[in-house]
Amino acid sequence: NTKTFIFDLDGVIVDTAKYHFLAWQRLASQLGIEFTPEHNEELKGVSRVKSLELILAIGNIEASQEDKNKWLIQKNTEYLSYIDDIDQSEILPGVLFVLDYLKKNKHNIVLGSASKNARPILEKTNIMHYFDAIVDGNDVTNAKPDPEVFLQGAKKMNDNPKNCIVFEDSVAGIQAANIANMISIGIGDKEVLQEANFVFPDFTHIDINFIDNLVNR
Ligand code: G16
Ligand code: MG
Repeated sequence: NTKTFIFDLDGVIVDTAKYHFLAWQRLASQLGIEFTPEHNEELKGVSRVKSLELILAIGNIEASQEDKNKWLIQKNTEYLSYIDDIDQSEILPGVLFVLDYLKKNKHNIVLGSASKNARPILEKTNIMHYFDAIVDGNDVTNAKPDPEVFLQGAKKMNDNPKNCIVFEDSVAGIQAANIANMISIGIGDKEVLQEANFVFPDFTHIDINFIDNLVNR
């Protein structure tokens, strides 16, 4: 009874969502835009380009493509400076336990991230070896909530979407998993992630019984 477990990266496996926020917030304040944590929820799981569009819309700013490109590079350069020296301590609580349990039970483990920086993060945190397949921001053309990223993951494993379980911290990602006909598990606030099939505050609340029940349902 093998299942495919698809993990989002930022905010699910590693605590890098805070660095995306800091980098976007700096850019926004430079542009005179007030960018709040509530605004930031809408950016989670959303591609870099689309995130900038959302921020500019908040500030009612129209900009040339040249300026946008410059700001995208600025944001990513700042983000890279934060993740430059991350290590395994940045992995969120309970994640390694779940990865070990899934590996031991021979389930497929797939990364499904919107980030173009996913691979260096998996390397720096020393968890690349867990993954049977990686789909990231370099592979997909349609950003979450489009289900492309997760459907590509299922395809790489030759598995049916109905047999896939997605862990996500973003509203856009939960919607993508639901549209893909996968089981969606929200990691975070259940008020924010109401559309998920299940929600846990973090991986320390996911136990072996829960996983076994999912596998055998
Ligand atoms: C992540 C973050 C988003 C970020 C996106 C693109 O996705 O949640 O905030 O904008 O990737 O990241 P980058 O600028 O590194 O390409 P995920 O899907 O791993 O949560
Ligand atoms: Mg995320």
